[in-house]
Amino acid sequence: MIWQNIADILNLEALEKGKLKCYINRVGLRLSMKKKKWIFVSAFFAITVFACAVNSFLLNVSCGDLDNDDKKEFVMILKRPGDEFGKSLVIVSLQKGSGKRIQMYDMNNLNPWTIHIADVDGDGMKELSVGVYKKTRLDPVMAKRPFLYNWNGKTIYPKWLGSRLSRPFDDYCFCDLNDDSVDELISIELAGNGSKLINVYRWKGFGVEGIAESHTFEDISHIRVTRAERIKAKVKTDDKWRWIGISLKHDKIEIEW
Ligand SMILES: [Ca+2]
Ligand SMILES: [Ca+2]
Repeated sequence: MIWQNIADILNLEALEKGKLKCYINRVGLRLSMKKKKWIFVSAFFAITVFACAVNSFLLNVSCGDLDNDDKKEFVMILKRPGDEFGKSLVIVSLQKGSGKRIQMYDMNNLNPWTIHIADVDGDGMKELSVGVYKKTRLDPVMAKRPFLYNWNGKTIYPKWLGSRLSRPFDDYCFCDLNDDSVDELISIELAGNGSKLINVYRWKGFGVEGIAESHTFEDISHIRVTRAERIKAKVKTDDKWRWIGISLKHDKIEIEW
């Protein structure tokens, strides 16, 4: 079935003419042709299949050393094809001399939509943050919420199941904006009248507290961490979109246009 779909998409006449041998087995799809030029084509098929699968099942991915063993873990939110929210959290850890260890956690009831790795409390151990969309006991409306977990190599356990930030928010990420070895939480928040702002939070014992807010923008569509550990945001001002830099100096947000 999968193979036929690909053949249809790529209008592969070779299949009909029987020139191509196709094997589908438990480990995947293997193609072979007598003429060498088709080897390149088969690699293209494999990439196409992989890209389709990734696009269908992978909602969000992040990587970082969760347990301080100098090996990075990959964490992923997987979804069902077509779904808006995720179904499960997957942690892939590389073990010294024993290959990969893969753990999967059912998060179907949390509606996860994003995932980050950051040292939120500055203790040298990284936390796992899952953005969820759900009600809580004290706040029984569906809303995006930032949850924090620790991972001990065997299981995850909750550190802070954040009920809310200062306002409803679209997205968030983590970055050490002030070089104090603690990752701040940076969010895109809805400020009223359709405008949005950037808010920066620091960890305070049993939750986060706001440090600094930007002024409002007509809109903010993206926020991302650069390789230089700085924040860029795509904002709309005077009806035009542009990327700006966000930094934090003496607990005040500075904007680089
Ligand atoms: Ca930590
Ligand atoms: Ca910091």
